[in-house]
Amino acid sequence: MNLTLSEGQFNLVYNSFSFVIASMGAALIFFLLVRNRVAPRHRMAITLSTLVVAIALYHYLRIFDSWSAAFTYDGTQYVQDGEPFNEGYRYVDWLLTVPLLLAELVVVLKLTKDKTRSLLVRLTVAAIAMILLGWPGEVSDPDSTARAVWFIASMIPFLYILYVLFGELGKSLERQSATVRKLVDGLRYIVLVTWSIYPLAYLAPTFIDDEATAEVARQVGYAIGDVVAKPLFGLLVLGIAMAKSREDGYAPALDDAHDDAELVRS
Ligand code: RET
Repeated sequence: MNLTLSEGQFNLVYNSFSFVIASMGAALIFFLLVRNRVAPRHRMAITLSTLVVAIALYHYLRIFDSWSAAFTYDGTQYVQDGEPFNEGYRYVDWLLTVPLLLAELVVVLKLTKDKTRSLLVRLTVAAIAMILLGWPGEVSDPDSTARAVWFIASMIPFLYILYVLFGELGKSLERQSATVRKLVDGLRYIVLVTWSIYPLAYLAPTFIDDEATAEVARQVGYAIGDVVAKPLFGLLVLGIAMAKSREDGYAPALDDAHDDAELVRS
């Protein structure tokens, strides 16, 4: 049976995707513009944020088109009788952006080379495993055993990532300044809260009986997760990079211009 959505339901998803496109585009421009305010040795984290939002901008443009092409309006409601909606874009997007987001968090800390490499390898492998194991469940029947089994399989690397961020990273944080420690601590909780949106959105079809409501909840859930996990997370990482730049005595050009203006005035 074809899924049918009310005009409001269809538009809620449509506008959520549109909102994500605007957010990713704005974040992309913003990260490019503020690069100089960060000391060169902390710019890698900003480069990674920029890549993440660029990749997501591209994928959301495709997701948006795929959503529009999947439904036709029959005068009263939207019927899913077009091309199949391509859920794959989302998973390909995560495959690229989730390891990059984790790398962002690790490189901004400027830990020892060995520690950085070891964290990057383990977090990247876990992130890829989490997404690859989630995919077969995402495309299987809502109430099937397969969906539940893949969910549990994907939860294992997910919990491992949280263990690394809260267990191991905690020890490395002791060497950071109080300001940076507070910012990184906040960042870890943001990861915990926002990343938990994804498994919950995945479970929407299991817990919501009405097929249309479940589909809307899943799509909007993933869209909210992506805006918070990518642009907003990038802003926090930028805050850490700027705090570290200041601690290193880096005075960006804009501050110089400001000081010059003060000098002229006095
Ligand atoms: C899946 C499958 C079900 C179980 C779990 C999942 C976790 C997904 C996560 C995705 C994070 C994506 C991010 C994207 C932003 O750029 C795959 C839904 C645990 C945590 C952060």
